[in-house]
This record gives sequence, C-alpha cells and structure tokens, in this order.
Amino acid sequence: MMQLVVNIAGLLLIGLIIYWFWLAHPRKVTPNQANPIEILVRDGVYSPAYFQVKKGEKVFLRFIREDPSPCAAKVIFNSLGKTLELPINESAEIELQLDNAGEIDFTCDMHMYRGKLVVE
Ligand SMILES: [Cu+2]
Repeated sequence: MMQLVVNIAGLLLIGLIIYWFWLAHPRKVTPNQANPIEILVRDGVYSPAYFQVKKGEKVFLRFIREDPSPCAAKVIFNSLGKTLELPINESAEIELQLDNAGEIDFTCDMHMYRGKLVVE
C-alpha cells in the first residue's frame, strides 16, 4: 500500500515537472510605470511567477507581500545584482531595465520562493 502511494506521488511529481518545463508558457506582459506587474507573495509562491517581457523595455514590478515569515522579506534578482526589501502587507516596487534577452530568476533569500522572467 505504502509503495503504491509513493509511486503515485512520484508520478504526480513527474507530471508537474513536465508541465513546468515543457507545457507551461510564460504569460506575456507589457507593464509600464502606471501599470506594473503585480506579484502576490503568499503561501510560498509568487503569483504570477513566470512571465515574459520585451527586450529593451523598462519593466516595473510591484510585489505585495502577505506572508509574514522572514523568508519572504526579500526578493533577489541575482543575475542583475538587485535586491528588493518587502515590508509586510505593503507593496514594494522595482524598475528593471532589461536590454539582453535571457531568463532572469528571482527568489527569496533561501530560494523557497522562485520566479522567472523571460526577456525576448
Ligand atoms: Cu525564503
């Protein structure tokens, strides 16, 4: 019985991985200063966590943190060398100038929250 449960859990995990890497497409967005991308920080996930923007444009992100755990206190854009502090139950904004195509990961301090920005 236990083995069956483990097998099913394994299959679900594989399905999730396939979905994430092959089937999920980033949401295309064109944010501006008046309409930033709003990202909710709650229950261990950024939502949205995967989106696509145009190369050469400024991107405005607004993080709204509802998670009180200290883990959610920072968003780190490692490849850009940028960090944004998130006060609880408030919003914090960051402006990114993205001139190169590629993928930009953003995470919390301990990499539990994860998101990805595709620049094309
Ligand atoms: Cu964390």
